[in-house]
Amino acid sequence: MLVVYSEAHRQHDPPFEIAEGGTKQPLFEAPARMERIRAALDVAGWAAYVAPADHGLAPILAVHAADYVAFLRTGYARWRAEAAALGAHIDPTVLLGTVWPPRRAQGRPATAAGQAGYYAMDTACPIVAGTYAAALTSAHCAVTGADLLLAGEPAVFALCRPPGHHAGQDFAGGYCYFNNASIAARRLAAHGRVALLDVDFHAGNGTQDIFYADPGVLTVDIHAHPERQYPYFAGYAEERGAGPGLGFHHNFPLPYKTDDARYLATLAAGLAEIRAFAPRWLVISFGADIYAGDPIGDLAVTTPGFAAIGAAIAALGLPALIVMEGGYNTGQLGVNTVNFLTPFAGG
Ligand code: OKP
Ligand code: ZN
Repeated sequence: MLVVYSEAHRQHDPPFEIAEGGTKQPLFEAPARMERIRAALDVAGWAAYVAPADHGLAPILAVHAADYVAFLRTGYARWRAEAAALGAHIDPTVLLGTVWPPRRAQGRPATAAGQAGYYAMDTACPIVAGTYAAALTSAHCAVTGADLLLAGEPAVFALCRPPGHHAGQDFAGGYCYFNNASIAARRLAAHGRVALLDVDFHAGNGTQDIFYADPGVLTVDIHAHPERQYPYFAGYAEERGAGPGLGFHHNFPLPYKTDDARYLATLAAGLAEIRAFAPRWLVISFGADIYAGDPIGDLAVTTPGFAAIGAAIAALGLPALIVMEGGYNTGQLGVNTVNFLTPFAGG
């Protein structure tokens, strides 16, 4: 299977995030994740690496607002210029919002410090010097993967970092800046109906935001129930789309400690929706944080369970772009990801 990957992600390595309880902690979403996945792919032996092409900003601007993209492109340099004015105690190496203006506020803040809150939904999307370049290349990995499907590849793995499914039309959040899977899905949608299946542990609120009114992309999202887990405000079963997109979004919130059998039963219901939609293309937001041993997850999917989940999805028989999202148990991340992918590689 072709694997689209670039080392550019290493430029994005923020030193901390602020978690629940105000805890300042190292980012779970770290460069070592890619090393673990690559090592496991090497053992499996079927991966053939492809570098992403430079697609510029056009495919990104088909999903994200131009002012948000401009903020990601220029915000860090502007922050370096303005940080000193806020006081000697401020760390200028990280741009992270501390004020989230309600949308009823008078317009958009002028400073990078203010815009960092305006264009974010939480404290898990710090921006460092290399964030924009890494996020841009991550999006290009997904676009290149979509183009490979259009050229006839049956299955492609876009090994994206940073991930994307929490990023909405005009906001970052949850380690995500550009919504890689949504950018790929929109590109494919010009050539036929797309189903976007999100199996990351967390509800893909950004993807939901982007396609909520779009009947051309069916979004099916299986995740921890937001009444107990991040992102808390989206991912409820009652959210079914809006306007022409009504009925084309489906959330499947899962209970605490959902095991392989229960996960597969829920997945079967999601796959039935996809079959009924009869898409031409399948995009999968894959997160290995559904694993029982994930440090920020609370489900009970096992390492063999990943193979069963991958096999059930691959049985749709659709051209499939698998886009990497989360997964934070670095010890098992590689084998769980390979187990999921192997059925798409003909294994
Ligand atoms: C990104 B992806 C956990 C706090 C969670 C952000 C999580 C972002 C997950 N106590 N903070 O969906 O894997
Ligand atoms: Zn996740």
